Formats: sequence, C-alpha cells, structure tokens
Amino acid sequence: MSPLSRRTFLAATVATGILSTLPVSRSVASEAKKRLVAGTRTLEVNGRAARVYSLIGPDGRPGIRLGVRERFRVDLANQSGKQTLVHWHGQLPPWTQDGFPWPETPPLADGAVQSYDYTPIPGTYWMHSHYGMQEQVLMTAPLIVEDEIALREDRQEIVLMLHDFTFRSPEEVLASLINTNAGRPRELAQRTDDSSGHAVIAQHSAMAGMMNMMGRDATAMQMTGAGAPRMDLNDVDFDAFLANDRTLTDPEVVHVGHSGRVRLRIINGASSSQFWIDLGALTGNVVAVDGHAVRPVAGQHFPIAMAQRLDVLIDLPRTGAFPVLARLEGSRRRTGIILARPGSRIPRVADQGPIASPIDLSLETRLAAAEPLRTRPADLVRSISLDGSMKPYSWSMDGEMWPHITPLMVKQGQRVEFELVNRTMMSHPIHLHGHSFQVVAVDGRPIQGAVRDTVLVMPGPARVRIAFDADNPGRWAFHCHNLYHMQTGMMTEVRYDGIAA
Ligand SMILES: [Cu+2]
Repeated sequence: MSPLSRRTFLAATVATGILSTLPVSRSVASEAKKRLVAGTRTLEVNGRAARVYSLIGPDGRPGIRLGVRERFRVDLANQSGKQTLVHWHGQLPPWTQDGFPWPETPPLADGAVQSYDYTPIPGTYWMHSHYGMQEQVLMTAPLIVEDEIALREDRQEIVLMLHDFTFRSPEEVLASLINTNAGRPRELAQRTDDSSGHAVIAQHSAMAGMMNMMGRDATAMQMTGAGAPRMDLNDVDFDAFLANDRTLTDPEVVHVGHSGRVRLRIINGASSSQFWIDLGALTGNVVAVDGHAVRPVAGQHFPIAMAQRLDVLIDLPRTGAFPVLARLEGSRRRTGIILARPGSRIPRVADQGPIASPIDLSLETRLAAAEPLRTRPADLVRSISLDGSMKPYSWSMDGEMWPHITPLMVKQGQRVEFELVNRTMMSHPIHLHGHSFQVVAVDGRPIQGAVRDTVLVMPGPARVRIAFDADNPGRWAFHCHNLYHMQTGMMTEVRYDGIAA
C-alpha cells in the first residue's frame, strides 16, 4: 500500500508548481527523487566487529540532506533482511508518511520500496526505525534540511551523531531489564540543590569511592541524605558510546578550515542515554534546538536528552585541536570528536573523565523560541501523568500502557496544552509526532520557551507544559523516547476527531 493518497499527491503537485516560481538558491538541489537504502553494515567497536543496520543516502553517506526548499522526495528501499519502517523524527509529514507502524501504515517487507513526498521543515533532524527495537541496532541517521539563514552564515557544518552501543541484542537487554533487574544494582543519584538552584549530584568524591567499590560506573549511587529525592539513571550498561560511529580510542578528527567558523549539528540518537555536551576550552552559542531557532544562549556545557538536537555555533581560535565531548550523565564515560585547526597536534582523550551530573532543565528554562507560537488561549488542556518503576520494569503514560491505550482526542484547529506530570524517579524525554510544540511552563512557572519536538520531564514530582496547534490531522504517536520505556508501555496516541481507526 502506498502511503500517498491521491489527495496528498495532488497537494504535492501544486506545491511543486509554486516552488518552481521562487528564486533559485545555490543550494536548491534537483527535484529528483533521492534513494535511501535500509541495510546492514559491519562496525568495529572496541576492536570487535558488530553487525548493525544502516540508512545510506544517495551520496553513499548516512541519511538525507536536502537543499533550501527542496521537497522530501525519497524512495526508501528496504534491504535490511527484516521488516522495517523509518520515522522522520521531528518532521511534519501527513500521518500516513510518518513512519510509525499503525495498522494503516504497516512496515515494509524486506526487498520492498516505499515512496515519500512531503514539504520538510528546515533544520537538524534525524531518522530512525520505529519498528521493534531496530533503533538500538543503529537504524538511525541524520536528516538535515538546509535553510537560508544557515547558508548565509557561511559556516563549516559538522554533524555529530551520538549513540549508545551494546554487543547484546536489544531483546536480550530488554529481557534482562524485565527479568533480572531485581538482582542488578540500580543506578541512583541523589539530587541536591546548589546555590544556583540547579540539580547536582552530591559528594562527587564519595560517589567516586562507591563506584570504585562497585567496580563499574555510575552504579548504585544511593546517597544517604535528609530525605532528598533520589533519581534513577542509565537503565542499561552499554559497551560503548559512539560519536559518528567511533569511540574516543579512535575518534573522528574534523579539520576546520581557515575561517574557523563552525555550525555543529548535534543529534542524540542514543536509545537510552543522555549527555552533557562539553566544549572544553571553546565557547558556543546554541542557536536552535530540535531544528527550531532559539535566541542564542552562550556556554561551554549543554544538556541533550534522548532524541533531541542542538545547533551550536563556534568560532575556533586560529591554532589548536579541540575535543567536543558528550559526557554520559551520572557517569565517567564519554565519547566525542576532535575539531582540529591546520597543523595542530591531535591530543589523545581518555574515554573516562570526571563524573557528569544528571542532565537537567538548566538550558530549557533559558531558551526562548525565535518564532514562538501565536498567543491564544488553549481550547483543550490535559494533564498527562508519567508513571512506572524499575522494579517491576514497566512504564505508563496517562495511566495506561501501550498498546492498551485510549487515544487523546483533539480537533483540528484547537490550541492544545498538555501538562506532563512525572511521578517516577527517572527523567523522561517525551516526543510528540507530527507537531512542533512550545515549552510554555516548567513546574508551574510560565516561560516563553523553545519550540521543539522532544522535551525532558525531570524526576517526580515535576511538570512541563507544552502547547501546540492541532494542524496536522491523523493518528500520532506520543511517547517517551527512552526505547526501553516505550517498549514496556510508555506510549499513547494523539488522534484527531474524524480519523477512523
Ligand atoms: Cu521514559
């Protein structure tokens, strides 16, 4: 079954007609269809071969890159040997092209080809399988849509894609979470408040001592404290953390040209891991999150939750080599790439460092959308609870566990506000398909926050309110982007009135 209805096809034809009358930018690529192949490849991790999936675009590199105002006209060819379905994360296609396995949009058989044709939104996006747990086996890739602003800046563009990697199959990982986590040390960190009000891990040295005793990183960090909240981190003990498929043992070295002006497009494609981006000696300006422009925020450390993206502008000094690290929250472990000026000596960077604190909303509460939603009262306000636990390992959303859920019904044209209420001891990166939302309150404090597609809700009791316009009729997945939380129930549906199921 083709996901393109006749109506969609006609709309696409009309849109193409309009596009052809616009002035041609140097980056407008041909309107030719692009071929994206879902396949397999062998990756070497820690000196050991691993068979993983791949999503290779027409230029032989991972993913798809589109020029200014170029349509997303893609033939997805499944050569993976398994059924699959690829989701264009953060994009706003018609729901039948979203790449979620609804009964109406079943996965592609091995050998099948499916065509996609929609108007993309510009910025840093990514794609990943939404079928089973293929995302953990690296069926993920960048999806970059150029825009005129970024082009005018004339910066060297560097994509940094992060992954968590395990030699185990995701089924094995999930089974061990469900069955044996009673015997597994839990990863706990205590949250205390420092003078600036930011959540930090208490007593780093004490934790380091405990971790040495445990003989593994970030394990069983259960601090004694005056009733301070505890939080769980890092469900899965991964074998490696990858930056553009490599570890710090043999990192990617990106040579930065004469201007030294860089746009880093950072994508957290990890299935169950969150990081602090650490620019080291460099200072960067975050200018977009999840592809959407924000007023610039300067800094050296930025948190990135699962599935989120950060666009960071950096002006490098004339000489030197500069590691850009992703530090796993609550852990010493890290990965990264090195930005090198001409003739510089490349430093060796250890894959362990000081313990990173849990990621938090210290950046989120400082973000302001460059193009906020139009101010209007909400037509529909819903509180949605996030519940669950490590023991037993199960997670729910709005009081129900996928697939046994009652859809959240919305009507086209409504302004919708969801208050996400986290009652668990873990943070949850919540993703809504098919819509961009604005973060409008954190813990009851109103903000004119970022427009984005994935927001982190801190451990309970904590709240984040998002607002969006119901302008894309269909059936839309709404879920935690921690793969193992989603697989064990933390997913629901936003459905428009009039869409039959
Ligand atoms: Cu979650």
